Amino acid sequence: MQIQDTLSATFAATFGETPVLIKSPGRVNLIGEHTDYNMGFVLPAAIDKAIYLAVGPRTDRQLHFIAADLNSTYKGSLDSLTHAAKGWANYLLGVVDEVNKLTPLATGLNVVFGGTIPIGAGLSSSAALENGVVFALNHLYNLGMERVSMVKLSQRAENNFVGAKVGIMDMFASMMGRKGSVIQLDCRSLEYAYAPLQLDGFRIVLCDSRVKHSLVTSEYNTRRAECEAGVAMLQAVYGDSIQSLRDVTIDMLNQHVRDQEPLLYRRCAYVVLENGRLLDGVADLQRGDVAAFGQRMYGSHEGLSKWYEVSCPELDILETIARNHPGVLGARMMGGGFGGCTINLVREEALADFEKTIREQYKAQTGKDTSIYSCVIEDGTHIL
Ligand code: GAF
Repeated sequence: MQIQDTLSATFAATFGETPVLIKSPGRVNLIGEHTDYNMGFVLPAAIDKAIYLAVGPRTDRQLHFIAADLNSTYKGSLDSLTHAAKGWANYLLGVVDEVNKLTPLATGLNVVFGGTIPIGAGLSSSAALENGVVFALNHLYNLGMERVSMVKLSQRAENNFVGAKVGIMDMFASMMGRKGSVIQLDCRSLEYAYAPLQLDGFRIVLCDSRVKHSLVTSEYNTRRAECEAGVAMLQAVYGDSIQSLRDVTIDMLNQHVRDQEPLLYRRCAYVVLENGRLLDGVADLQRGDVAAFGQRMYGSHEGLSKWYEVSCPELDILETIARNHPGVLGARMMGGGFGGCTINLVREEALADFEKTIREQYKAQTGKDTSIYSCVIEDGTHIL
């Protein structure tokens, strides 16, 4: 039985109705990490790992959510949208809260959800869930929201209700994804373009460190604050022409930040260089030069690990094993960091040996097992 059929059956058994079924995918990001909240560029795509939601409107003001994979239920009301003790429910409540601010909802919502996105692997299961809920409300209550408005609403839900100051990349990739293409997104203007990803003979492979450090939210917010502090130093010199690290050059940092604030310098320089790597990397892919792109992925990892300091020993080990494998063109940690996955470009004929090598060497060096996923680029959030 497919996952959506199981969720549909649970929905029918619980609520006595046939649900609307929604699929909302996780994401990868080829390059451009920690650039989104600095108003820079990212290169993500939606993937074939997704959250599935069975949804239906209610006739009263209740909210009834079932997390099928966790065997956990939340019951609440539109009249008391407060934080739930069950952490997962806050992603749904945050979206309901933000929708309610725009268009007060007269009646509540039933949701049964589950999925194939490994939790805590940095593949954006939370953004997928948020997108699924706003998509459901938009559809069920004819709210007339465009996709990009739904993306922004999901981000507000996570920033305001869940309390994670994330950028826009994850929601954007999950909602706007297109089969076979990566999204070149300018996080300042939200202009975007689809670029067909022609990786003939290569596969995108994710290696899950199976590490999730508790530092992730606090360190993420600290990095944001460090970038803002660097921007403030340059604003003192250049005025309002500097709005974000997007407006900053390495020369500016060398002149006004490097000697005064070496830590802020490393953080800001990483972001400025990462934006450059992304733009050069897009040109590599347009030329079909996957090898050159792969080298930029290694550069990205080094910056994230040594300058931005959001990697961890396990991710560094996965990247090094990959870099030493002859079938790999590029590898790097992906997402917020401090755990989760590396993303690897692997030659198809080397896939089996790559997997074996990663499993054996990662176990030998860390004592841990890894999960390895070969992924395919899919469409964004949609009704099944
Ligand atoms: C996490 C965040 F949610 C994104 O907004 C982005 O900042 C990413 O970390 C790092 O690139 O996934």
